[in-house]
Order: sequence, then C-alpha cells, then structure tokens
Amino acid sequence: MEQDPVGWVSSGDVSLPRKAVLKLIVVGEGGVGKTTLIHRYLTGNYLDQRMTVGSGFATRDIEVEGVVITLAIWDFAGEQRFRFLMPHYCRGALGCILAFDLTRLTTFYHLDEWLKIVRENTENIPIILVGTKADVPSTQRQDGQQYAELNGLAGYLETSSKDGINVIETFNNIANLMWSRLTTSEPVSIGASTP
Ligand SMILES: Nc1nc2c(ncn2[C@@H]2O[C@H](COP(=O)(O)OP(=O)(O)O)[C@@H](O)[C@H]2O)c(=O)[nH]1
Ligand SMILES: [Mg+2]
Repeated sequence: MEQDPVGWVSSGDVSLPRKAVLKLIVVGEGGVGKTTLIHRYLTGNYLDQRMTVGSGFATRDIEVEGVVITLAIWDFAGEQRFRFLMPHYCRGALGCILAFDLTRLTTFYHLDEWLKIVRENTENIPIILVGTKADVPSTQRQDGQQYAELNGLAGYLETSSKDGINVIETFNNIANLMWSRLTTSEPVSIGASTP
C-alpha cells in the first residue's frame, strides 16, 4: 500500500488490514480547520497554510479498551459544490466529528445543515462537536455545549490545532464512542443514561 508520511492513501489502492477498520468522518464548513485538525492528530504538527482543497482519507491505529483498531479518517472538502457527494462520503461511517470555527459565527449557524446531512446518511452514529481555533481570542463564543445537548450529540470540545489543545482527546473520545457503539449497539448522546 502506497502511503506518504502523513498516512494519506488514495481510495484506489487500499488493502484493508485484518484489524477492525472504523470509518470516521469529519464534516463542517470549509475553512473551519478539519484538515489541519486531522493533520495535527496524525503528525503532531501544525499545518500553517491556506485552506486545503479536495478530500482524502488517512488511517491510524488506536487502542480502545485494550483492542487495537484502525481509524479510517475521512476528510471532506466542505465546499458547497461538493455537497452532492455527502451520501457517498457518509456511507459506512461509524462516527463523526462535526466542526465549527469559534472565530466565525456563520460556521456555527451552518451546523444544522451538516447534522441533517450526516443523520440522513448514517445510522444513529455518535457525533462529537468541536469548536476549532480555540487559540484565537474571540469575544463572541458560541455555546457548543448547549448545541450538543440540544441536538443529542455525544460531546463537545474546544480544540486548537495550533496549540494542540483537545486534539488527541477528540479522536480518543470519538474512537471510544464508536467502539462502544459497535460492541453494545447502544445509542450515545450527552445525558443518555449509562449503566
Ligand atoms: N489559529 C488557528 N488557525 C487554524 C487552526 N486550524 C486551522 N487553522 C487555519 O484555518 C485555515 C483553514 O484550515 P483547513 O484545515 O484547511 O480547513 P478545512 O477547510 O476545514 O479543512 C487554515 O489557514 C489553517 O491554518 C487552529 O487551531 N488555530
Ligand atoms: Mg480541508
């Protein structure tokens, strides 16, 4: 399997390992920092460049409850013109990171649209909300926690790919939720009673 140092593989030549491969999708408006977040998680480095174009996916092995699973992380290009690809993109996803930009209100207002698309094309998968670019001082912070609770999401974290805040936590959390969903088939959301 051809793989660059970041771990990107093209969809044409993927040979799936025997380990469980769990598909994770990352969605949200263009420019919120999806690619940068994934890159930070995979490499530990901050990717300081212009908005990225196109979509791809990368894999990373992660240990969940003593079991090593492979996270297949799909990075969607948030541009409006590619939205018709969302059903295809969502197919088989077991978890979702829904991202908005803490510094751009419009990205928060568009969360409903992304959530609708994800829910229409997946089967009650755990979704974690992230408010990105927490390193940027901002006066008008949106209440992601409240949005997550009102919409039955599995959690909310404010992240910074620049400072590395809550990046690993985001992926660990969603991987754990995906795994427990897969092994117990219980719905997961904030406030859901857990034994
Ligand atoms: N200050 C700051 N800028 C960020 C952060 N994450 C991403 N960016 C910047 O936001 C822009 C868009 O990021 P990108 O990952 O391409 O967004 P995407 O379209 O959602 O994939 C880029 O210029 C990034 O450098 C962050 O945590 N802090
Ligand atoms: Mg991108």
